[in-house]
Amino acid sequence: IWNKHQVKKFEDKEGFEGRFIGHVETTLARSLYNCDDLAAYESTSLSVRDNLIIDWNNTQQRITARDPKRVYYLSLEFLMGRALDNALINSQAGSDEPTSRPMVEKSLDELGFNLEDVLKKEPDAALGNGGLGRLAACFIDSMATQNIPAWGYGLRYEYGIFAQKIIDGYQVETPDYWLNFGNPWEIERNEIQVPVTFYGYVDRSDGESTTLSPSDWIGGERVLAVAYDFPVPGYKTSTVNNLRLWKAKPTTEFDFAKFNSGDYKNSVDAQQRAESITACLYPNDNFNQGKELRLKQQYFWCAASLHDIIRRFKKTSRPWSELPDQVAIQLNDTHPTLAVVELQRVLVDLEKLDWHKAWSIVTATFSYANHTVMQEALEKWPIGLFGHLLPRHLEIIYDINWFFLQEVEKKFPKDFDLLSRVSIIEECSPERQVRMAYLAIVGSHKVNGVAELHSELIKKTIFKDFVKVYGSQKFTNVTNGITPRRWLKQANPKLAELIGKALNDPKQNFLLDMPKLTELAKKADDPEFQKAWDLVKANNKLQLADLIKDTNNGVDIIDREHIKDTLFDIQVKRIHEYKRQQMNIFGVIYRYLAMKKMLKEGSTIEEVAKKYPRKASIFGGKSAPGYYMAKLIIKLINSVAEIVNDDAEIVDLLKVVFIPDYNVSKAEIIIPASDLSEHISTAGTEASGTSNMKFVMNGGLIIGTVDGANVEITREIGEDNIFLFGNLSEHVEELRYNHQYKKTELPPELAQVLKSIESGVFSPENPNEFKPLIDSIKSHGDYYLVSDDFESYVATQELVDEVYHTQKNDWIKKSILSVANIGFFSSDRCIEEYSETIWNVEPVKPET
Ligand code: 26Q
Repeated sequence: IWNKHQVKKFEDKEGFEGRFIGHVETTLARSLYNCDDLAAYESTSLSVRDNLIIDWNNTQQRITARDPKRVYYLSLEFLMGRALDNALINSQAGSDEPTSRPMVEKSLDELGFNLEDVLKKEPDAALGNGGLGRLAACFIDSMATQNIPAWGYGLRYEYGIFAQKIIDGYQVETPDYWLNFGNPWEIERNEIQVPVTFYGYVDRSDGESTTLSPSDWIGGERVLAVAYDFPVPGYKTSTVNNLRLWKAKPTTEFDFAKFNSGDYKNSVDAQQRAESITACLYPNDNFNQGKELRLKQQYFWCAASLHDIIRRFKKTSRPWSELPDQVAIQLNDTHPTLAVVELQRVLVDLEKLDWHKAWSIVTATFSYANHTVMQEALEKWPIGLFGHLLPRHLEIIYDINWFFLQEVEKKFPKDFDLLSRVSIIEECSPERQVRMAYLAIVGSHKVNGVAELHSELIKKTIFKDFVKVYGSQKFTNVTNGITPRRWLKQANPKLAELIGKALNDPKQNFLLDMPKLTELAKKADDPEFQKAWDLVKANNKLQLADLIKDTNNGVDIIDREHIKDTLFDIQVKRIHEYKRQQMNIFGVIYRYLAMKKMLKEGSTIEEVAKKYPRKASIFGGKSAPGYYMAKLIIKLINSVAEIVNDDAEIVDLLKVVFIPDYNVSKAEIIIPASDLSEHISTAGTEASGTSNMKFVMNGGLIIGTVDGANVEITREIGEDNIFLFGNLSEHVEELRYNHQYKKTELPPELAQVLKSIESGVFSPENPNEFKPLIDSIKSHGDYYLVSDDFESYVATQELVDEVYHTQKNDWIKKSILSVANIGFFSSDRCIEEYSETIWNVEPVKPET
């Protein structure tokens, strides 16, 4: 019977329409007469999801049958953005088309809907802060595309990263309740519930057990982890992988006892405590805030995920020693490091393995990726807080540390300094702390950085002593990448089409093999091709002008008549002092003052335009809610925008825009519209950056420092095609020292800018408003070296103007050559490197 009723995928227009109407009429209980765009979005998603689930089932069955080694990607953030457009592009229905998207578009049109409008109804799944979360999203796309048997594990936050409003120039955070209208992409697995325990104590009343032998952890609080699954479709393959996110819910037994005894308040409190675990994403990016609830989130997620992984492993009845042959667990930063301790606990306490046998299994299973060298971002937990929440885990960490330090002592006898430097426990006042990065290193067989420069830096700075202990083979590099499906095809369909034509690849197979783009170089000098290339860019800029108009109460800021000769200069990323949006806006102020000065000294507006041609300086990004300086930078940008945009004297030569609520779906509009983007972090601070790759893949040029992946982008695309400036990372220490101990002069360009800010040009009602920003440079040691890089930044910006406005063909040529050589930065290449050098896993291809 089962076979007779086999559920089939829809494969053509008819099939889709049948599904669509079925979902409207039965799942949503509506009719075509009251089906609005939102309902059309839901029905389209449910229809496409049906296909994905069929492929998902087949994929999982195939993997179970072949039983290969699997990868588990543990990330506390998955910044997925919207799912529908991506699923339409990736899924294979209607095999005569390159994708099923055109077919669905046509169907919807006939049903009276516009696909673009329908797509916009989907809220972003914004379960991440920035780079690290989006990297996880790109990686699971590439793993599915390459048929790697891989699952992602994360948390199903009810509230993603806050929505940003700008009120009177200030950031205001509002909650992002993304599940308001339900979520057609998630499959609630109520049958998969994992109990997770917190608090309590370790029972040694038998008088025999030591911390190294099986121990009894008597937990104090128990919650349940419920699984929610999200299908992850690969491009041009029927592989559909799984992203499993956990939601916390209260156990019933527990409440019931209290409830029955009339203790209503406490029973409700416990319920709410449980639910609060997965309520919110912490909105910090690159900043460690030691809150108990955050540690609770981490353990909840690690315990549930490991339990799930182990359950699957146990079904194969293999001995424990084979776990590392069957399972690779990747730690996305230190956030999941508790999984290392939890596996050791399961093996020793529950499975009764010998400590050392267990530990060699653990270390062969895990690998750790580091994403920062900045001290303030490194995770540390006070042992008081830690031991209260996870008493048994703290004991295990002490024992891990004990054996590790013995090993070190054996290699470097009597080097007590070294021992205290590498200890997992930091001895510091007021309290000792667990250093999570050290625990992750000790608990893994490989540690990687995310760009060459960064991977070298971690070996020379924060992990130097570990290179001494383990040798350098344990430390490696995997340069980040991005998925070209979302960041080229989905974000910039017209460019993908043009490239497909140029490469004689109308089905766009290059999206699976990005190094093929090198063929584009042949067209770099072709005037016809340059014209077509420029036209795509101009159209993208018009679309961004629409977005800017929408977010500016319907008032146009960008002059559409001059779209082609307005240089769009964009910096969109989290607001952080190290990323130096302050330097960018100082540069804008410098330009504005210079223009005003020319006018004052009698130049005509034409003369001004010659020196300072049309430019739109566009910003976007969120600040952590508690990050005072970052919020002040946002306010300064908005204050400058207000003055500059309203200044009739400079006509429309300079515009400043802050786009509120930068997120993945806005990035898909903003990035394809850039002529120039800014990646100007203080050298040595940005581990990689990934938007730099996205901008180049979309034909934008970069102004940037010698930092993160900018270095390798330069190597790939050629130094003629990127505008680099500023001090190198090897000089940062000395420059900082000079600021602290020697008298350093401000460069005149910057002095002038700071003076104008101090005089209240941009805050007439409160001239002191931006004083903290100025003081950080003038009085507090200029930690981010704005004054050291400002002159070369301004000079490089002038070079940019010159090339863009006087050698436009050369500019377009640079743009084409850049895209031709950006193939290396496909996340498909990253996943191949991880698979071969760290995970030791192979693809499981579907039968064709
Ligand atoms: C830590 C403790 C408590 C609460 C929050 C956090 C936390 C949260 C998010 C710490 C760090 C992050 C995110 C870091 C991040 O996004 N790093 C970026 O990772 C990218 C991908 O590798 C790199 O390209 C960027 O250079 C890096 O900044």
